[in-house]
Amino acid sequence: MFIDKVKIYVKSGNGGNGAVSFHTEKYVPNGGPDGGDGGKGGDIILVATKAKNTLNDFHFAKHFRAQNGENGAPKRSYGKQGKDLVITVPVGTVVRDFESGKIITDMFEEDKPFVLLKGGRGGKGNTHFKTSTRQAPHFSQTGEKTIEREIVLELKTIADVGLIGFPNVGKSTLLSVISEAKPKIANYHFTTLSPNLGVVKFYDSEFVVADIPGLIEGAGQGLGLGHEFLRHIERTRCLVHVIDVSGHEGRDPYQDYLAINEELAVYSEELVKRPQIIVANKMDMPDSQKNLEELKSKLPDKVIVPLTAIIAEGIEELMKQIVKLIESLPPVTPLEYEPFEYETINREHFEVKNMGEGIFEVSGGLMEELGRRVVFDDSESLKFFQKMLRQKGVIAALRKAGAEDGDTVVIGDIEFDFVD
Ligand SMILES: Nc1nc2c(ncn2[C@@H]2O[C@H](COP(=O)(O)OP(=O)(O)OP(=O)(O)O)[C@@H](O)[C@H]2O)c(=O)[nH]1
Ligand SMILES: [Mg+2]
Repeated sequence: MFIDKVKIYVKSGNGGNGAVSFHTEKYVPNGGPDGGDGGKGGDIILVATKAKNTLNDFHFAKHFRAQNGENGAPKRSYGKQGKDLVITVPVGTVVRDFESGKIITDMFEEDKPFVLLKGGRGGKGNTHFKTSTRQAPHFSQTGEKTIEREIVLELKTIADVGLIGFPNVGKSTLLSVISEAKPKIANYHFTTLSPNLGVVKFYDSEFVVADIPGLIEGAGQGLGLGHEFLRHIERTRCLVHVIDVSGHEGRDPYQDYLAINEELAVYSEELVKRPQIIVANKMDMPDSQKNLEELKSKLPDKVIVPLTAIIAEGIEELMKQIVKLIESLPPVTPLEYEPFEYETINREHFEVKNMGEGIFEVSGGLMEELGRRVVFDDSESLKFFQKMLRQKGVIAALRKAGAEDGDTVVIGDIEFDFVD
């Protein structure tokens, strides 16, 4: 099993509700309001680690919910904050909104937390709604309710060097002799079924190499293991193109070189332009020397390093060439994108619509915000609501839209008569 793309469901915690309560004490008959605020809901936080290089963890666990904030309580007790939920992903995970496909973030750096979804704000307790004329507010604010979001995680491995080539040419063998990685090696096609990463140390240099499954002609159109794995070498500085120069599988090394580059070109114009070092592998085989000369004559401007990976012969020269090339290239950078953010309601915005027949609808973030605060069967709360409508200019806007006394105003699922 190798998962490098997965859809998950995430929800930050709801805010806790504010409390309605009044101070009670012996001999203090009419204590003031003392309802505490609700706690903030937990955030959903992403953190990237190098300790993982697949998204396999998300095969079964797809639902993530941060804790809700607790409700406020009497005696001005604040509700406890909901715990944040931290989701760990491999470095190189690109996070998108499922619906729009837009990128939310590129988890490029290790250990740098990213707040994916903020927890809902806690509602205010009734202590906040006491005024000189309203001594005993019987209402409080509801905590902010959060929405579950659908997110796509897609791993795009980050490495310095990508190993490419036909199946069975010795890519994994090469990785195994230059790094501590222990990829599967065998004498058949498609031994490697998912990317392997290895860290290579050469004198003072250190770089990361990604080995992917073999490509074949037509991979660009989805043949063989197809395109699937090319995204794991997209974020590299250079490519090492391994060719079986012995020709013992009946293919011509030069044709192999062209075919693989054709595949890269079909996949991405950029990838085919990436600097390449050519490795002529299996130099221990009978026809290799002759084929190498021929390959060199056909590609006179290219760096071609002869190698016998199986006995690590030629490794020193290859390492030198790789280090020299990498040092001349810029580091891999995060994706460029316009970050997508989940809409947080604009709490000041409202719109008035004349529906005809004396009915006017008011909608928008301000209405949702006020709606959260108001208890409509409470006359005082309603008074507060009307006051806010006036203060925020809603009444004036209704007038302007043509509302007259006795007309009907609709806000969400409540209705009332318009009286200025
Ligand atoms: N004679 C010879 N055989 C080699 C050499 N390097 C690798 N091999 C053999 O070639 C076969 C394939 O090696 P792998 O490293 O699995 O090749 P790969 O390119 O990773 O293959 P896929 O993962 O299937 O794409 C194995 O049997 C290796 O032992 C070499 O320098 N000389
Ligand atoms: Mg392999």
